[in-house]
Amino acid sequence: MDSAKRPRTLDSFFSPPPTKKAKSSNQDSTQEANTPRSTHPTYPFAVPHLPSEITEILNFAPATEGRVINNKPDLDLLYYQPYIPKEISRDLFDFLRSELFFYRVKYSIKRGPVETQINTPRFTTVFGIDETAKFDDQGGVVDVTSGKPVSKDAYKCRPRPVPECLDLLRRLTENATGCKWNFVLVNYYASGDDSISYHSDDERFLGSLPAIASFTLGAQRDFLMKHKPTERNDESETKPMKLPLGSGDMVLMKGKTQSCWLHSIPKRKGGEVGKGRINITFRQAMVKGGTENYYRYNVGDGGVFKWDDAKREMVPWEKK
Ligand SMILES: O=C(O)CCC(=O)C(=O)O
Repeated sequence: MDSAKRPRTLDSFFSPPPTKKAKSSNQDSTQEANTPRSTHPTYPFAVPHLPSEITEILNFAPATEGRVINNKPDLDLLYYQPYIPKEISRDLFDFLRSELFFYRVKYSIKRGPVETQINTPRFTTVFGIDETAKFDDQGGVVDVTSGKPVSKDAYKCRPRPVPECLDLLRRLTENATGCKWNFVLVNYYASGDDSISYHSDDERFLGSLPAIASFTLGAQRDFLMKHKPTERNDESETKPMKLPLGSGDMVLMKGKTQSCWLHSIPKRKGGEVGKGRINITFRQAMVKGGTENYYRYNVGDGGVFKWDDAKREMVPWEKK
């Protein structure tokens, strides 16, 4: 997988980033009505496509060469600092935080006779479908080989197509890395109290050596990685390594990274954490179990949340 960059025109190096022109409120509402949107019966509300000011510059991603990090046992990373051009990372963060729907999933796990209630400590949302099926032009789910519609109750939670605003980044990243992905998971960490504990994305439905692209937008947060314990692990291998993920950065985790390493975003105080952080991951689920798992843990069965710009927080959203 090489990180070949698309050729840049000379103009693009010298022209300043597009400036926002002042608009009248009439212009605003006309423009809003004309904005193309992604819609689907499973979406609580339509999701606008990215504005051209963002897409034009997104075409220049990756903004830097990926740095290979493979100097520890079983570790295989490409670290882009940044991947998304600096000129648009703030606007892309604001856009996705404002326009996507999120969930705060609760679920229970049973270990032996003990059932524990888990409140996911971050906002989540997910789009995509595993390799056995795809969406037809009307958004219906069809079998990938026969092209025949898949029964409505084949999946517990009806799969959702990837909205264009995220699909564009998925396609561009596929082209740049040579990887293939059919799922987009989005996390929103509202503050340093939101987190994800040590885990690895090593489920069987991802295959044995999955490649996962993981983007950061917004606040910088520490990404901790440590080798899974093994019989021959010494202290230095289990001590975590820290990547200070900043806005626009991307980590491509591949090879044996998921089968041998754990990663986490721990809770934090101070720094930029009050700004909120979005994490986007692209993954390839091979079988139906992957689709079931992702919707169960990232959509769940609770209510929808949407960003409220006046309150500066995610608030419960209800259809009017
Ligand atoms: O937020 C991040 O950078 C990590 C997210 C993650 O590990 C996950 O979604 O599995």
